[in-house]
Amino acid sequence: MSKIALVTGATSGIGRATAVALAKHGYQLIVTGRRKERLEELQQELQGVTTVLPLLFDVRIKEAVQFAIASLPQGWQQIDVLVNNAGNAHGLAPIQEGSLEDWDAMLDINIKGLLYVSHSVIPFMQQQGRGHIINIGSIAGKEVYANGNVYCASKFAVDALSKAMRIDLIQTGIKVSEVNPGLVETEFSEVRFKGDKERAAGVYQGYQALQAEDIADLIAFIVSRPPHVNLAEVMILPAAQASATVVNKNL
Ligand code: NDP
Ligand code: 8X3
Repeated sequence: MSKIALVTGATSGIGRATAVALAKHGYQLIVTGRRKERLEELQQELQGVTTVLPLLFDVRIKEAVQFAIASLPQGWQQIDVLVNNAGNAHGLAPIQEGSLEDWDAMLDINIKGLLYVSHSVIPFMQQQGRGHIINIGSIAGKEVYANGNVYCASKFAVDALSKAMRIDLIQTGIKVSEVNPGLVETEFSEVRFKGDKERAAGVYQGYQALQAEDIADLIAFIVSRPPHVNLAEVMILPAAQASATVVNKNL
């Protein structure tokens, strides 16, 4: 019987690549995001590979999250894998110059969004007595860097919540894993720098950054371990990256 995975933030980057990888591993997919046309395009692309159910909501709006997931048709509620991926950095500024709007966006999306989606999906997993939640953290959830303040704090929170979820859910049969990437070339920096493509491209110049597919491969590996194995936390970096701020651009 084919399994069901729900991937948040599947319109771009890591989430999209994860959806494609899980489809190839035989999962039926619930893909979420705010950009309807991109979800439909993904559905088209995976036609003939698997069944895809697009679900449009903003993870910041708890009523929208609850409504969308509670309205899943019968047969789509048996979610085996939840990939809590939706998230972004907004801005890169010293704390004394930070924008309150950027702070709200990061805290609301990266922390509260992850909580809202998990709160709606966990009851389905509990009913089954099994499930696997993959939270996308970051190296920024392990080390802070200059001007990363609130984004780093949001990812430190994802780290704390992943550990806490693993403890609280231990009796339920639900596994919790945390994937902490370093620099991955996606739309991430374009969002961080508010559409400045040139500045965004500069982040990935001079070395081979990770690609979204590298993270997707890792997630597919994590969810394909036998039932008694949980890869609880994995950090994945480009070979050229040693820490949040040390990148060898001469490799
Ligand atoms: P992208 O910008 O390419 O993708 C972000 C995804 O999140 C999009 O699908 C977007 O969908 C979704 N999203 C953002 N805001 C919302 C919202 N309010 N409601 C619903 N969905 C939302 O970035 P990445 O793929 O790189 O990022 C994915 C995750 O990986 C994030 O959690 C990020 O913090 C993390 N990460 C990224 C790294 C990197 O270097 N790229 C490194 C470490 C971690 P839409 O806009 O359609 O709503
Ligand atoms: C994304 C990686 O180093 O830009 O989480 O914060 S970093």
